[in-house]
Amino acid sequence: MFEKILIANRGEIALRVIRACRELGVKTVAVHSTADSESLHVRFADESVCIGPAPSRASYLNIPVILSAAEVTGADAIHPGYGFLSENAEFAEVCVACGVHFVGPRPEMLRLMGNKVRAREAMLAAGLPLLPGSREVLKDEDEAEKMAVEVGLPVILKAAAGGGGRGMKIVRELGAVRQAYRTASSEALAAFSNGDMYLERYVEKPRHIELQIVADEHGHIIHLGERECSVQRRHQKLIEEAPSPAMTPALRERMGSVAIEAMKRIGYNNVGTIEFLLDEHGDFFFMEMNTRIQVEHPVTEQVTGIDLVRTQIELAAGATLPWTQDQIQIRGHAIECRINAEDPVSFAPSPGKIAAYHTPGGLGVRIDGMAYEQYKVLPHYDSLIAKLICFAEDRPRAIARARRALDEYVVEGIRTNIPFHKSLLRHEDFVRGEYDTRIVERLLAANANPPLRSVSGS
Ligand code: MV4
Repeated sequence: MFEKILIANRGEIALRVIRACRELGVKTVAVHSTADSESLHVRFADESVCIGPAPSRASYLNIPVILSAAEVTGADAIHPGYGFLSENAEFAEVCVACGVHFVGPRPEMLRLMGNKVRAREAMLAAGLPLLPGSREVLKDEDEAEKMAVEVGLPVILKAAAGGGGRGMKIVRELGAVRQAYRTASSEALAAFSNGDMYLERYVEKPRHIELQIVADEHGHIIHLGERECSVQRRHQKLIEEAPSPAMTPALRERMGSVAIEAMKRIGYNNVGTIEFLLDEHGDFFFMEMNTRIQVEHPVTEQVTGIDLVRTQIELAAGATLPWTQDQIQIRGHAIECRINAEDPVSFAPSPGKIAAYHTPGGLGVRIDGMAYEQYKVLPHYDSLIAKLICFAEDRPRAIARARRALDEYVVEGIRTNIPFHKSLLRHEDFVRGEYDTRIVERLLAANANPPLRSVSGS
């Protein structure tokens, strides 16, 4: 096992990694920007190093300074968390070159999955189902139009260097393909310094379902079931649950076995998540793969009883997977609400000082957070202040518990999306478990335009 891990991140995930390290008996080093010196990850780590000013470019994305911090503190591994440098192949390579273990997959896995066209090709070759689409980068707008005809409308243009929904354009008419290609490609060039595009048949009412993969460095690979991530707005997930209400044991078995076979073919290691799109007919298609621990990992932990962050660290240190697939059982139901410092209606960030803070508790309630009373939510970073994860024996009880917990949650001084979560957990489609990625839009439209009600009643 490692002796000392440097956590190249901040916020709730830095704290989550420190907790796993404590239980493993591994010492921790926090790095932080000048703006984060009062943060809990700095207080809870054994040591801390200030690595630069508030902007991420100068601190949490500053590779040379982070490696220097590892060197001076004698850390033998770096955990990148999610976001920031977590999927940066160069960073992982430089870590290895400096003799520091990177807690994550080998750099070549980051590089492969970072290019969505290469990832698609590799997963097709490894036996995963793909939507009809272009097999290579589109050369120009002529080729985009030609492929749109071949694939059939509607299509979606995606950036090879994108992911998570950035740099996408839906096209419904053949006459719109060329313009969409030009716009999308120049947006991708500006955002990722890479204008390469590909296209796929567009699925109208998809569910976003992802499968948690766990792999050691000795060829053993299992999955820990799926997470349903269809509750999202502008590609920001708001609620995730495990298991998916759309999943059946037969579908999980099929999805799991093709996914594991594909991961074996490419020699995947450490934890990862395969994103699938599930269509209305129950068919699933590979979308992309995330090569990091994810924000929503706790719902999988709750229904499997497995500590994913601890496991991730153990696997990076060379441990053999301690479970076989048949030992994995999905028990109960977990729902995660991302609590963001933002306006519940406009979704605009709401940074500032938290004047009063009371978190819910009781049976089946978990908070992975970083906020406290008097904590200042900074405008420099993402607006996630906590994740509320509620667990119960079945989905109706998990929903009831999440509503109860949200009612207990007190945050004053800043605005949060708690009211949004309360209304989503009462949305009839959500309660029935029959929803797709359009659910947030539809809830917001219904709230803006409420149906007439009878005069009595509340
Ligand atoms: C799609 C799709 C429909 N058809 N691809 C969004 C995140 C990224 N991983 C891929 N995403 C999607 N890809 C095909 N072929 C639907 C989504 C999608 C989405 C698209 C537009 C607006 C909101 C969305 C929410 C979830 C998924």
